[in-house]
Amino acid sequence: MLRYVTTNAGKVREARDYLDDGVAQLDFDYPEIQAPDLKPIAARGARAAYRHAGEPVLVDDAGLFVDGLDGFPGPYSSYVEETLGIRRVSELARDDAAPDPARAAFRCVLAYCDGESFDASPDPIDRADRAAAAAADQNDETADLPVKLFEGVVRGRMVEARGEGGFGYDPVFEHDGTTFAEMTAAEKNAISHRGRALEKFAEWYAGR
Ligand code: ITT
Repeated sequence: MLRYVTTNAGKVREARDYLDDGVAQLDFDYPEIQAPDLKPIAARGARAAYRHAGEPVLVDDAGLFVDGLDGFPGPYSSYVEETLGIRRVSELARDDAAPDPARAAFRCVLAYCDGESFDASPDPIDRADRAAAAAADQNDETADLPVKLFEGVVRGRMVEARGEGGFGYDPVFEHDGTTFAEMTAAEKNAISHRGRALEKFAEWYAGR
């Protein structure tokens, strides 16, 4: 059984639309490295989760990147949601003097690892970083395991909070005039960053 590695039940609900009952949540808080891009964070997380679970795992790392804030909060979206809160982030995004500052993108990177060899993605973790990690953990035989990455992106705007559905930043992210929190789960999933990444993953996984 494929394990969807996350502490966030909202992500798993969305994943089930694409993977049916073939997926179960693994509530494992893998250590997240600091990086400006989601890919190395997800790749490292997938290896750590596989090492923990010993079964096929799919790690889901997501973030909100606001154009007018140079991509903030990006990989720090979770910490910023807990500290500043989504309304404050939206205010900051809409306050900026730059033209159209409120434009933003939601990104999701899915990282798959099953301990076996396959046509992996080019490793997003640079060599020096991997060497440092291996040196820090001499017993980490999983540091070089193949990982396959799938990315989904959706563009939109930051707005005042509207809607009751979804989770996280959904009330302040508007796509084509509707916030994610105003959409049904199916509507969000059909166009969201996660839905787009899951669609690519499901197609690849079906052929495995
Ligand atoms: P895990 O790391 O355990 O999966 P998390 O919720 O911390 O759980 P992320 O680090 O990937 O997951 O999420 C970064 C932030 O982005 C976090 O505050 C989420 O609530 C938010 N987020 C992720 N996907 C989202 C979505 O589809 N809609 C709204 N907010 C989302």
